[in-house]
Amino acid sequence: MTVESPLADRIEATRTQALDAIAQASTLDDLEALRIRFLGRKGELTTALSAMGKLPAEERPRIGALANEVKRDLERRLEEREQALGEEALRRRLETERVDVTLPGTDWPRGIRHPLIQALREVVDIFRRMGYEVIEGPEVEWDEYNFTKLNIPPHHPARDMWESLYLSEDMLLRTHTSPAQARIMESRQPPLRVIVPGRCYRNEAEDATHGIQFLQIEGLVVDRGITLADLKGTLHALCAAYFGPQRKIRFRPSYFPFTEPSAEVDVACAVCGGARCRSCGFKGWLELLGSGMVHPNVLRFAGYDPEVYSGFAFGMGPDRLAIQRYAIDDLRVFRENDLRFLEQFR
Ligand code: FA5
Repeated sequence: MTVESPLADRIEATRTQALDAIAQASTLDDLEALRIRFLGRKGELTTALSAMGKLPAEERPRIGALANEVKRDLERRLEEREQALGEEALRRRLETERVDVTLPGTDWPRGIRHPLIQALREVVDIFRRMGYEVIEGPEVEWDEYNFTKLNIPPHHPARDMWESLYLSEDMLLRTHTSPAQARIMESRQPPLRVIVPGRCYRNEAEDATHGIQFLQIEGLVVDRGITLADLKGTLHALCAAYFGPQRKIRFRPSYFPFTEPSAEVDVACAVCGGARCRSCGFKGWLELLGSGMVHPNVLRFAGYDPEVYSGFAFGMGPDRLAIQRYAIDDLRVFRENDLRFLEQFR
């Protein structure tokens, strides 16, 4: 549209200037600044139009139409340029932020379960397959459960069998997993077939086969007609599964206040092959566990009738099971945290 008038010239000049500037804008911010400069409330086109009031009435529609056309033109160009710049910016980002999937990744060092926990889990799995239920008990225990309910009354000399770490007059770090026996029997009725894996603590002089902190797995079976043969069969099956069927074990009579009769199970020492070494205390055999038939008093404390029910129990040490499986001569190596040693159990 051509309109001859100084104001029309000014509007056209504004258009030319604005289109130039828009074409040269290189960022979205530049474009926004131009929108304000030319089309804003105090923009150049708006100010040019404010002079319209001084025009003769017949010129006003033409100038108005021109101004509107220029305004639409600028708006359209701004929009086109904005789109072009947006696409360009996106293309550049895609280019610079491209992920090179062929680059080698970051190596995450993967840990392993501690070999003692591996041993514990393996034994737990063997019992699971035999239909045992897995239960846990507290590591901080009342001495009533650790001793009294296991047929070891206060001041009874049998308490000296365990070097206990007392926390208060009547509370201690459990010296064995056996208190869980009393807890389970108290809260349930037979038949029971449970194992209790967990940590125990004793004020021991540490040596090749004794730690002050060690693992135990307690086993408890109570039902009608349970005999010593069931206990022997179960422990034979466990040792055959864990060490292989060729490995020799032996049952040796023993004493525990909460079982009668009691027995301990030894395994033929893998370190010396029976020739007697420091690691087996020069016996050729290493003790793995204590066991026996649940004492009638313990059944009575739980409210079970010993004339109706009988049971067996055992408490084994996975630390000792592990050293005997791998022919390691000292269980302290498991707790020294030397990665060169531990890595071998990957
Ligand atoms: C007991 O702790 C009995 N509660 C076992 C028991 C349970 C008998 C149920 C009858 C019925 P003992 O103190 O012998 O018994 O320990 C049992 C096993 O735990 C040991 O044979 C050994 O394998 C392991 N053990 C005991 N003390 C330590 C220790 N200081 N370091 C590593 N393992 C240990």
